[in-house]
Amino acid sequence: MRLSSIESERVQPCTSAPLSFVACCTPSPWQARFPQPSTDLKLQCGSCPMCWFNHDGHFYKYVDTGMTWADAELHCLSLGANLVSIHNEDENNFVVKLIENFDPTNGKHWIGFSDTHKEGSWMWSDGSQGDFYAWYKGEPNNHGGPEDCVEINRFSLPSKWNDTPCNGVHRFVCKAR
Ligand SMILES: [Ca+2]
Ligand SMILES: [Ca+2]
Repeated sequence: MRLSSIESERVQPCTSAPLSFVACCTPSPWQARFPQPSTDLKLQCGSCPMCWFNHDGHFYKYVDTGMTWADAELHCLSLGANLVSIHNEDENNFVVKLIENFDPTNGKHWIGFSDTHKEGSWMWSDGSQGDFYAWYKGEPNNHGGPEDCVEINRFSLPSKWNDTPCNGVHRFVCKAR
């Protein structure tokens, strides 16, 4: 399937390290569904601020503004999404690649996991079940007091998670299911 001419105009060319997944640059995840990009289209839109990336049936958006965990979730909600939930190694790698595209230093970013409601009971903000974990060794550890929100790329080690205080300010990824 080919993109329509209008859709093609929205897709921005790669300007940084290429990714190996199909990307569709559209104003909203809902519009990204129609039309679907062709499966051999490998583009990304690092220069496009309103870009949702299509991966395995879900839509992801990188937000290049630091916020507390709750404000990040509220921002995602305003876009019809939630902070990203991660359910397998492939999705974890995808999120890391997406972050790396905008932040080559692999800095810490919020994901939608927290144990705010009940210590030790980890929940995704989008209500999906916790069925995959990529904790850094020794984490989660509530180090030095309450650490109830989860960041990815802890210790500059791509892909590993750490529980950390929710009032920290990080950039983040939204996901529309
Ligand atoms: Ca905790
Ligand atoms: Ca920790």
